[in-house]
Amino acid sequence: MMEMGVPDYGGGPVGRAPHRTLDALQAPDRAPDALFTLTAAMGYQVVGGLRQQVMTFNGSTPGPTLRATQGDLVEVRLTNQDVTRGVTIHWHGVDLVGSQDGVAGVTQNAVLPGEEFVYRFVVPDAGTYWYHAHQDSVREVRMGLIGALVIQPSPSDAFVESAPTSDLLALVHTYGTVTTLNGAAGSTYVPVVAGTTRVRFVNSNNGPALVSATQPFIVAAIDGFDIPGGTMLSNSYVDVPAGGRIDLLVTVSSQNTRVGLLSGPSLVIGPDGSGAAPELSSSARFDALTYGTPGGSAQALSALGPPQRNFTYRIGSRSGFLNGRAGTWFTINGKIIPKVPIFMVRDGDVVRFTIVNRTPFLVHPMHLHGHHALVVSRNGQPATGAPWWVDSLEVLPGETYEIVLKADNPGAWMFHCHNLPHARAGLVTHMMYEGIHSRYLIGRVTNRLTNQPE
Ligand SMILES: [Cu+2]
Repeated sequence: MMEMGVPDYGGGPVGRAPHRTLDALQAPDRAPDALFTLTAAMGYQVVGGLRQQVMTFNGSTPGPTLRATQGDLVEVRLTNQDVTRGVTIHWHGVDLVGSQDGVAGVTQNAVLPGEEFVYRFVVPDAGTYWYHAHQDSVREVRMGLIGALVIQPSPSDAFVESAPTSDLLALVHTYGTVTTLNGAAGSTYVPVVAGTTRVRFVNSNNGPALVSATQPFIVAAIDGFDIPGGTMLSNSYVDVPAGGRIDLLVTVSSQNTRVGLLSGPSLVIGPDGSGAAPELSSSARFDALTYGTPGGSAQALSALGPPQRNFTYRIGSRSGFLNGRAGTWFTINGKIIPKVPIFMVRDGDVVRFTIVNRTPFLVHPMHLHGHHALVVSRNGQPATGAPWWVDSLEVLPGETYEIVLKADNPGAWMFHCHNLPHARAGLVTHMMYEGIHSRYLIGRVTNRLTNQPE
């Protein structure tokens, strides 16, 4: 692990040397509340009328939508049938126990054909999440090793808002050149009764997904976390970052509503079985920085308290060598892997990151594993709405974001661009807890096994 970068202590103490392994960090030893089996395999699937070679979980892509309740201990048995380079499953956005993060070469070895691996973790927060391969992920995610994970609020949660009438998933994925929602191209009719429908967008692509609805809607949650006090939006679209999730609450009347991607696939939802609905068209871009209950963000920031560590994550690019290959590679604070900073934290720290995108033209959806961070400001403009918690934050060219998080989940956590080809081109590092070490290695492990998370 430590060969992957150079420790950066962010102005905090150096702390103790590694003395316990990631493998020691496990979920409680009790019977699971939700039990699943996922079998990864090569396959073929007709997408948008084209027969394509894909990779499947349980015979289809997207794989099954896994549903559990907040606080559940989830157990998933992964079997790799015949995916040659091996498979892992990363539980994207779930702030789970450190050993179960599913990153090849960081938290486990890739699972080779004929092998299996059992994931066991508690799901601490309700919301919309997803899962995907984190071995050879540029290829395996693109080919379909993806699925949604929906965590319902615990019935004992007194703060649960009145449940919507209907609850739908809208998982965006592009197979070859065909962009789909829930695996279907074009327009798909879904009967729902009049009332409020929750539409859970998941973007499994490498680039942004611009989504909207033909009726006014509320942005109810971002990256699994509720946005209280959101106002009704009309003529607006929402940019779902690569890897990100956005839940919309759409009001459905006696006429159908179209909800989906601008100039892309959509769901037609409503009581009118003819499936007719107006086309999507929206002009105003939704901005989470100023949305929801005013002052909520400042309150959340002061509840976190002052940071003990301040890190800069400055994204650039230059020519040089990465793993001995000459080329133009991404840099973090001017360095190419393995000279990039590893952000060292201590359990209990409050940590601030300043993320700067210095690459002209390139959008970087930055994904931190195992944590949600509070967005504090963008280009110096403070967040003024409800607390905006993210695990997948889209940073546009020239932008600077300040985010703050509580380091309360020990482990070795990837912090990388979720445009996966960018990650493969060097836009990867880790947030590492002091005292922890991983026994896994990125690169060749045996003749059969190469851990290559991207
Ligand atoms: Cu990127």
